[in-house]
Amino acid sequence: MSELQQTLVLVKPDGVKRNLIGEIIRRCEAKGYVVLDLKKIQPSRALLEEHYAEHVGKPFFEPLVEFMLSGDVVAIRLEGHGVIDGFRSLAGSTNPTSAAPGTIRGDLGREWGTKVVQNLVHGSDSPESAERELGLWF
Ligand code: DAT
Ligand code: MG
Repeated sequence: MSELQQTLVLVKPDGVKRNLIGEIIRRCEAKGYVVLDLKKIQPSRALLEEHYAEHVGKPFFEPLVEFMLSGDVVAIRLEGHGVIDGFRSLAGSTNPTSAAPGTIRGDLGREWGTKVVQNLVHGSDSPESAERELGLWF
């Protein structure tokens, strides 16, 4: 049995530019999860470097930060039993080319030939990450 949890969902700049905020929130709500809080912001480089600290030193780190700085981001505090794994499952795997149909990344995403994969959404990957990331963004 899964605990009542909260997770951080981000609609990344590609999702905002493609007017997919509503479609992404619709999928979360249709699943039964509850939007407890949300905001549209232009994150600072410092916030993004902290958020993606686990990826410092990887070849896609700088392109990732630049991509996340390229437009507004929508941050969502999402709640539900098992929502941390549940949202990751709704989002699909990291690469949108191979993400399963039925998932956000699989249905709505594709590769665009960029150095960093643009895949519409972020979701926290563990209870520890969720607590840390929600503290950074809210
Ligand atoms: P996820 O967002 O599925 O948790 P991640 O945390 O490993 O994936 O990576 C963060 C983001 O960085 C990911 O959403 C897309 C990009 N990315 C990850 N691995 C990559 C790679 N090998 N090449 C290009 N971009 C990558
Ligand atoms: Mg991740």
